[in-house]
Amino acid sequence: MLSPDERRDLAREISRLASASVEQMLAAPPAAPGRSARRIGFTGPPGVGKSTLVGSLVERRAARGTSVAVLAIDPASPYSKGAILGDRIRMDRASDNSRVFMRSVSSRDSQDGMCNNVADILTTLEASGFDEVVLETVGVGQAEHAVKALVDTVVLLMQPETGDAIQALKAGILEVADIIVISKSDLPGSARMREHLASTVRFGAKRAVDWTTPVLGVSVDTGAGLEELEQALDAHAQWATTHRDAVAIQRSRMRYRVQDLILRQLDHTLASLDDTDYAAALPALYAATVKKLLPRP
Ligand SMILES: Nc1nc2c(ncn2[C@@H]2O[C@H](COP(=O)(O)OP(=O)(O)O)[C@@H](O)[C@H]2O)c(=O)[nH]1
Ligand SMILES: [Mg+2]
Repeated sequence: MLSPDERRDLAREISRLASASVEQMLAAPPAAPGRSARRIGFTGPPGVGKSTLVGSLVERRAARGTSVAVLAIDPASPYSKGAILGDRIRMDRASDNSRVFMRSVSSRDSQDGMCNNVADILTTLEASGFDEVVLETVGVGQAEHAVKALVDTVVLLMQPETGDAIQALKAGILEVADIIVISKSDLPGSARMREHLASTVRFGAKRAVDWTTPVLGVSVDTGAGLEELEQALDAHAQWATTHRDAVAIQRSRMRYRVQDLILRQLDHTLASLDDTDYAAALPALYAATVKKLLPRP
């Protein structure tokens, strides 16, 4: 468990990383930690109930002695504090717990609904000694695919009678999920949606792995399904120890980090080219862009 000073330093380090430029990240990338935490990602559309569920879950886990760090990616611009405040209130009870550390960071400049340098922030939380690191993403299509590279278990939330399931099917997001949660199962339509999704998962998607994605109805309001969700999380962690390859995980995380930096640098470079550059033939424009991509020392 961290002392108040350590918690303050960690919060500061996260803010620093979330605003660090490509040049700064290349000059001093955080070192790989000597330990690993269990990483769980929660994703799904805004308002589906991610923060509420994460708040309740980490409280339960902390009560059993598990220390948990939560990074919540916030869609709000830094000027409108609405969502940040909302998340604080929903996660507040848990964040008073000394085994729990929570921090929300803006997704404002990112390409994929994450925050800048998210992989390095997760690594920093991991290095701080937490048993589990939880990532709550803004559910905006790309984020679902990005989260897969960053965590060990992806929990996808969908709300009954909202068309979330149809959207998820269209976007191919179901395949990303290790566990599907029908949130707010106290609302009407939950059981029907659960049956529909469970059969879609069982018969629809061809999966290369022998993990059958559970589809669970969960209500934080009534407490229904929370125990089943925890069991599913443990079962998936158990499954992952024998079916996931550490080298491949490391590789996909490094790939995410380098891609994140290159895409940001590319954005700056393309914005900095002038009309003459864009008037050139395609191969010349390509070559000039690639050359300018290298950050200046
Ligand atoms: N009826 C019901 N409402 C819920 C439940 N969980 C969350 N909510 C509400 O759904 C809204 C959005 O929740 P939030 O956790 O902020 O969603 P997020 O944007 O996905 O993080 C809030 O008004 C919550 O009070 C639930 O189990 N049942
Ligand atoms: Mg939230």
